[in-house]
Amino acid sequence: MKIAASLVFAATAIVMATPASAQFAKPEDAVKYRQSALSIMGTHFGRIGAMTSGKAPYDAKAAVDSAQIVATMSRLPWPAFTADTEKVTVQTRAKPEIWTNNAKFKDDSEQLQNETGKLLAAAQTNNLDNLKAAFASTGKACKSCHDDFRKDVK
Ligand code: ASC
Repeated sequence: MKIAASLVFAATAIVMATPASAQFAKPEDAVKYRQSALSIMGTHFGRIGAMTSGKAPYDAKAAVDSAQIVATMSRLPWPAFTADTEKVTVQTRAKPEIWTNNAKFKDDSEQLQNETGKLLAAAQTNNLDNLKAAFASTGKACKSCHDDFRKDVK
């Protein structure tokens, strides 16, 4: 039992100590992973936005479903901004500041996750006004990170 427990502990310690880059076979995989998560997050955030702007009818259950996806997706992209993707040749909109000002990037990603948690809580109140307020502040967190760390489309 003691041996089993220490093996589990050792295995956990190894996984936790493994650099993020080692979790992707190649840098292109990390790029694909983070772009996929951000794309799904954008799609579902957009569905909530359609409801808060009145372009789509308010459907409380659909809002919760989308907010759950947004909250989950908001946790995923960040470990995939591995150092070895900075020079990756595929076209991406990642700015070099992600790596040169990584503390701010990390703060922004944490702020987003904080906001998406509140967005989910707001969706779960089944109240459109709550959803509107949380949608607006989550959108601010998206934008503030994009302003500093995402290249404009040419
Ligand atoms: C969206 C989306 C974003 C954010 C951002 C908020 O719907 O895809 O990236 O909102 O535009 O400013």
